[in-house]
Amino acid sequence: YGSIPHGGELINLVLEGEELNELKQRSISLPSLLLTKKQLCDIELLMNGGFSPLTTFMDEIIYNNVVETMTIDGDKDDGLLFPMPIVLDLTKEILDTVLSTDSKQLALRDEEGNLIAVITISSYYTPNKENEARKTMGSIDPYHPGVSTIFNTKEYYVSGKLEGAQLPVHYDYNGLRRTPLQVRELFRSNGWENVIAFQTRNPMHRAHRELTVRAAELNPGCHILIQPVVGMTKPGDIDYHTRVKCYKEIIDSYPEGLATLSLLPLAMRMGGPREAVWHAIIRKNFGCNHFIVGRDHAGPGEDKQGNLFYQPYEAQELALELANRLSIKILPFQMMVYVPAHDKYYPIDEVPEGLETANISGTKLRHLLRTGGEIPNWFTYEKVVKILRDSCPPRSKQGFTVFFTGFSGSGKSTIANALNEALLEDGSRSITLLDGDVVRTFLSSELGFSKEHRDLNIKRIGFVASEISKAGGIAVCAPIAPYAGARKFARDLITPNGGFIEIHVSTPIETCEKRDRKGLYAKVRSGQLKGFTGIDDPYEAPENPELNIDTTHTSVKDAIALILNHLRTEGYIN
Ligand code: PPS
Repeated sequence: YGSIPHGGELINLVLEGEELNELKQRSISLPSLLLTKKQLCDIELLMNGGFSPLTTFMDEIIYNNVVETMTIDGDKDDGLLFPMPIVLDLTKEILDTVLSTDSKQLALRDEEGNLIAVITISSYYTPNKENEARKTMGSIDPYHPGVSTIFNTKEYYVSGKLEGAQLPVHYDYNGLRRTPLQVRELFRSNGWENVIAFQTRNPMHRAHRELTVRAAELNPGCHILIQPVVGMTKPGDIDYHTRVKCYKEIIDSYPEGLATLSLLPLAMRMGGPREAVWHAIIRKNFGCNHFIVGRDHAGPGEDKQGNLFYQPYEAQELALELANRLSIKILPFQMMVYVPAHDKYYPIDEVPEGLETANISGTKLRHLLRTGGEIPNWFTYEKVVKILRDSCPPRSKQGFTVFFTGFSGSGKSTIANALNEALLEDGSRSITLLDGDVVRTFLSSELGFSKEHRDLNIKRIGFVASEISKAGGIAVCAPIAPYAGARKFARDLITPNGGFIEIHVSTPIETCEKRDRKGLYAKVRSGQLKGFTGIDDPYEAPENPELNIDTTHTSVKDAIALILNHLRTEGYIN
């Protein structure tokens, strides 16, 4: 039934019975690695055969072949295709620890400590990450999420025999998570010999439904497998819990028995063309023999300058070019657009002449959801809109963080305190004030003022603020936060959970010193205090703060008016 697995055999690395007991016993005395989210996703598909014919993480030869020729054996024109490196990255420290043991074995565990697999390290190498990024992602711009992932891997890649103990444990949607073998079994028991796979990382709307149904009409007798990614997608995407709720609704809109939903624990790299080929191989392993590649498949969008990382049909072209070597039928699709005059969807290149078209982009949709604007019925289903609206309340109902940064004595604390009062007077959300001194008393009492300690301090503030924002509250932070990296860390931690408003209190150091409210500058000048921010310790001024306030000429009252005005304009308060 369905397709032959890539390379001929469906891999299964999960041991059973005595072998499993022995592995578990053996693992007790081995050094352990807690797998990252990406590593967990990769190992799940290695172990269950989603990445067949791979039986472990790639060694140097296979890695180089894959990077340079998109094949496992290095034969560019005729070899067995595999376009994406699947690697296990380790720090030197862990690698050294493992290499110093007789067995050279490492227990791979999830964050709860559950044993997932044991790897016997038989080779290791240091990758040329720039080359990997350039060849596989077509870019070395760290703004590209896949490039950034490559640059953030640890310095060593390792390979060796992989023995599976259990697939990564999931507590959600267990009824919808199926291994390749289980999906194949589902096809067999239902008599679905030909199946079209549809990949997605976004909520599905009418256009997607029309596209998949059309694919089935053009390929009569095919069943449709909707297989959304619930591993890792592009940062900023709608979370998979919300998406799965939407998929469950949309699956009911298909003609009876035409489509099935199954979730894929894949860590996407957003690698466009190569990723499309990789997705096709994975679907082949899941038993599908048709794969839809739409417009801008697995594309990360634009770079900072607004240039596309990949051309809209680049992924399709590569997948089609390699289709006969993949032995899976690639179904290329143009973008589907709505034609109001016919109340129907058409691929954009098949719209009858002279007729107007309509479409709502992802960005526009997010805007409509945020502002409570009307989302028309031709675009999506009412139930989907409700799920999306519930998951994305208007900003005035979300939490947010106001993050002040500036020199000691710049006026941060005064403004933060005043803002606290003003927000309390005006709204109903709970507010937490994380002032520099308060934090250093309760959260960071053991820390000093080295770069490491200051960064750790900001990390802690960022974490607390993100939890407050997630719970719908307001966090007002007022540390010096002299380093841009730590501030970015806080921003990145908070933005998925709520707004982040960075305010540079840019009062010049001379003014701060002249005020010297706490007498600290005098201490610095008399040599009693060293490493003081702005005097003999660095301050990296924010490049693009949401607001900039210099208290030399701005009163506290005016500063608060400025901030409240910004919060109102951005929709955080009414
Ligand atoms: S940081 O860099 O963000 O971790 O600093 P922060 O936690 O905001 O703490 C700054 C307060 O500590 C006092 N202090 C110093 N500041 C800067 N440099 C040195 N070496 C230092 N030693 C003590 C100072 O009172 C800061 O408080 P604010 O409220 O900023 O005046």
